[in-house]
Amino acid sequence: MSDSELADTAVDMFRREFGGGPDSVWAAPGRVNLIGEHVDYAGGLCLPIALPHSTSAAVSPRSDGLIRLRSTEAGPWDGRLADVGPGRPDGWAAYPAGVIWALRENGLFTDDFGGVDVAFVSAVPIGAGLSSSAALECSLALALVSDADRVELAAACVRAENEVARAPTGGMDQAASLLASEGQALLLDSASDSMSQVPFDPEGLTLLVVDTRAPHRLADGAYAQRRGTVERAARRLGVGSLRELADQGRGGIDAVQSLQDDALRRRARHVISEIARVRLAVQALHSGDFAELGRLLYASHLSLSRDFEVSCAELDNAVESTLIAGALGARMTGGGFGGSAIALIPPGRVDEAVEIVRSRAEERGLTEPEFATVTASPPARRLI
Ligand code: GAF
Repeated sequence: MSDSELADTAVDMFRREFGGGPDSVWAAPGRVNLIGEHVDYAGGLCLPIALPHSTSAAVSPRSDGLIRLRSTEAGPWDGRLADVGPGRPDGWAAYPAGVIWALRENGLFTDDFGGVDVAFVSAVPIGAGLSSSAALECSLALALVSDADRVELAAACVRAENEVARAPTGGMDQAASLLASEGQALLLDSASDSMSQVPFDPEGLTLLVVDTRAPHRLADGAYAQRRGTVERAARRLGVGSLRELADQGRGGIDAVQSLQDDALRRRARHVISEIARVRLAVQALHSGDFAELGRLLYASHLSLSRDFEVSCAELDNAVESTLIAGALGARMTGGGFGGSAIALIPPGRVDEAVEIVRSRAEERGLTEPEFATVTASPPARRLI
């Protein structure tokens, strides 16, 4: 959807739900992570881009304290700030209501919060591992406190997700949605909370997103479990986070290899090898070496599949099939257990790649995937 279609749809929905026009309309994108997966909660480096797909939020302030939330994707929620806190409400409303709660907890409202009507329209596919929840959070955060520092807005969105929605995610998705730039990948360093832009212009290559449409099996519990294992490995090795070992080169790898517990050793090995791959990927992007970038993407996928065990048949099929079709590299992106893969496809090969992924999925009895070609797109913004 173009920005004007996204804005018109949100205005129409707002009028239908609330009977008048909105005060303003905002949009925030989903993301794909080029590389640096399952490392943001271990002090690591990641390299997402913002997607051309956004969620829009049509918003009007109220003065009676009521919060009314509507979405194209889910049922309505009405409540007040007093109804929102750690673990409540349930369901999708935890994300937007949680943002309002976290903005207040973090002191980002300069005036008293008087309530709000919001209509969300999502053009980010839900459940595809493309950060539709971060897009929703960030569109609302920006709408409510548009003059705040975006780093602080991202922190409030993460707090909403961690504390209110009880999803123990890292901060990559919200940073990408609020802070990425068009034509650039965002290099995020979660150890220092610093970030910089890396040009992402794949010169005739296409970045293909394969949404496997595989259900996120066990996604929430398994994500928390992986994060717990990574934190346990750090404690066992006597460091605050595995990033400290990643920065020690050979010594860090030897320390990880000395872990007796097989699962701890493999999870930790993924984290420190992935951080090294992000550094190499940044160099490859700076020198325009897309063959090297492709090699790193596939090495990342193998590590996520074998050592971290967050891939699945659908993601492996997307990766292997695009490689057969001539992709320079491919990998699962996001939390895994379903969701999406990305592939870097040479000129003129996209149709063939789509066909091969589709036919091999059918042969294996897997759900028919969906496809999008994407570029590094603008971050959260005002539409109207
Ligand atoms: C999800 C989380 F929200 C991110 O913080 C990140 O950990 C990612 O999974 C895995 O890299 O998208």
